[in-house]
Amino acid sequence: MHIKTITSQPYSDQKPGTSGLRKKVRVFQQPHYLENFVQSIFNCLDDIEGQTLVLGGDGRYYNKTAIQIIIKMAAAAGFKRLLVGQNGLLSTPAVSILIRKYQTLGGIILSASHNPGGPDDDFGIKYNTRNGGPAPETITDHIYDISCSLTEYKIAELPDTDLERCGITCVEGLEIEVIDPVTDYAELMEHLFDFNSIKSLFGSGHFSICFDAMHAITGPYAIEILEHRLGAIAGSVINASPLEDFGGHHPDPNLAHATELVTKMNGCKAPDLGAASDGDGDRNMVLGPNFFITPSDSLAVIAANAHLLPGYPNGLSGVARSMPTSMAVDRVAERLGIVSYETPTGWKFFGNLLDTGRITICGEESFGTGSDHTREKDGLWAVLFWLNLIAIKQKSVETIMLEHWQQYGRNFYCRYDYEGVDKTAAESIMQDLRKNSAELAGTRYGNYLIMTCDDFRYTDPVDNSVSEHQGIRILFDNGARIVLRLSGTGTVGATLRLYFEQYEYDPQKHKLDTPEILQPLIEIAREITQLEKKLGRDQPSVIT
Ligand code: G16
Repeated sequence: MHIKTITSQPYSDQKPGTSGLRKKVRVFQQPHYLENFVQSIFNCLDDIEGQTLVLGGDGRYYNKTAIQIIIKMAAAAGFKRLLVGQNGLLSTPAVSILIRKYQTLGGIILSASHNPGGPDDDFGIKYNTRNGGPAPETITDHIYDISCSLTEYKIAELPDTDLERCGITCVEGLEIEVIDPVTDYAELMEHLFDFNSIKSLFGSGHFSICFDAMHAITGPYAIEILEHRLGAIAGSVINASPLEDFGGHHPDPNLAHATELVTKMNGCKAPDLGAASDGDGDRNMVLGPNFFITPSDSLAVIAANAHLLPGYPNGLSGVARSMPTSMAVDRVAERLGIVSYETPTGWKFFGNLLDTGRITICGEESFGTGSDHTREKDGLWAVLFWLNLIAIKQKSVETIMLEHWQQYGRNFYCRYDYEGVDKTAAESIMQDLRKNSAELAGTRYGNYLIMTCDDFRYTDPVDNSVSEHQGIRILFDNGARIVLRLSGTGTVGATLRLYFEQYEYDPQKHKLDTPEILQPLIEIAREITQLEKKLGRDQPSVIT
C-alpha cells in the first residue's frame, strides 16, 4: 500500500467540546483541517497496528467526503479491519454497540448531533474508545494538544470504497467490511425488551405510535424495529429518510423543533405515543396525547420500572444524572436504596460509572437516556422502553406519569437557552456570579431564600480525575434550584443555558402549568444576573 505523507499546518481551534469537535462545514473544508484532527486522534492511540475501527456517521452534509478520507487515513495508520456503516451511516448508539460487540479499538462518529446540517451548517467528529463510550477528557485534551503542533498526516493511496453494498473488500492486507447499520442494534434491542408483548400491543388495534425521525439517522432503525419487527402500521415512522440537511430543519427532538410531531400529538385523533430522535439517534423525546414528558421525568420513570423489563431482571446497581438534570431520579434511587451520582454535563462522565458496574441507568435533561447496554445515550432504546412499559402496565403515557408523581412527587422543570450570544458577555455573567456567590448565600427573594451558590466541581469516583467549573448552582432552602452553564456544543458565539427546578409533593398541584410554578425562579435569575440586559436579548431563543 502506498502511503503519502502530506505536510500541513497546525490549527489552534481543534479542542473538542461536550461531545467531540463541532464546527461549521466550511471550517472542516479548510485545507487539511479534517485530516489534521483525524491524525491527532490516531497519534493519540498507541496500539493501532492490527486493530479494528468502527466508522460511520449521521449522513449529514460532508459525511460522504469525510468518510472516504478517514478510511484512507485509517489504512495508513495501520488498522487491519474497518467496520463501516452502509452508505457511511451509523447512529451514535449503534457505533457504541458495535465497538463493544466486536471488541474493536474504538470508533469514529461523524456527526454534530442535533445541530442543523448542510453546506452552511454544522459538521462534527467524535472518537469513542474501547468501552464504546465517548473519549474522556484526558484523551480529548491529549488529542487537542497534538493538533496544536501537528504538521503532517499520512494517507493511503486507495480508490474510494464502494459503501453502497454490504460486504468485505480486502485491499493490501486491510479488510474493509461494509455492514448493515441496523442489524446488530436491532438484535440487542430484541434481547433487552419483550418484543412479543409490544407486538401484541400494536396488534390489539387500540394502540398507535408516531415516531418522528426528523430526516435523520434513526429513520432506518425505527422503520425496521417499529414497523417491520414490532408491527406498528406503515407510516408510523415519519420523516424517515436521512437527508444531508435534515430537510432544512433542526434535528433536535424537543417541543420547539419537532413541530410536526407536536402538532399531531396536540391534535384530535393523536396517536397514543409520540416520540422523536435527533441527528445521530442518541436523543429522544416522549409524548402522550397533549402531554409532554420531560427528559428528567422520563429518566425517573425508567429507573423506577426497569426491573419489570427482560433486560434488567436484577434491577439497578445505581443511577446517575448530569448536574443540571432534575432531581426526580434521586427520589427513585432513595426509595430503591441505591446511589444516585451527580456528574457534569456530557455522556463521557457516565463511562467510568457504567464500566465499574456502579450504575445501570443514566440520563440527562438534554433529552438523553441510556443504560449499561451501551456507552452512549440511546434514543430508540428509550422509546422501546416506554413501549414495553405501556404494554406491561396497559396504561397511557399520561397515567404512568401521573401515578409516578403521586408516588414520588413532581419536580417541575424547564430550561432556557440563549443561543448565539456574545461570548464575552456570557462569560462575564458566569464570572460575576462566581465572584458574588458568597454574598448571594443567605439572600432572600420573596419566599425564596438562597442557601448556597457554588461552581460545580466533580471528582470521578473511579479515577479521581477532577473537572472544575461545570456550572453554577443556586440552591434554595425549599429545595428549588437555578443552574447556569455555558453550552459546549454550539458553533456560533456562546449559548447560555439556565435550568429551573422546583419540587412539589402535593398531588393537587401536579397538574399545574410548569411556567406558573417556575415563574418566581425565572424572575429571580433575571434579577440576580441581569442577563437579558447584558446579552441584549429580551427572551430566550428556545425553552424546553
Ligand atoms: C451532547 C452530550 C450530552 C450533553 C449535550 C448538551 O449531546 O453528549 O452529554 O448533555 O451535548 O451539551 P451542552 O449543554 O454542553 O450543549 P449530543 O446529543 O449533542 O451529542
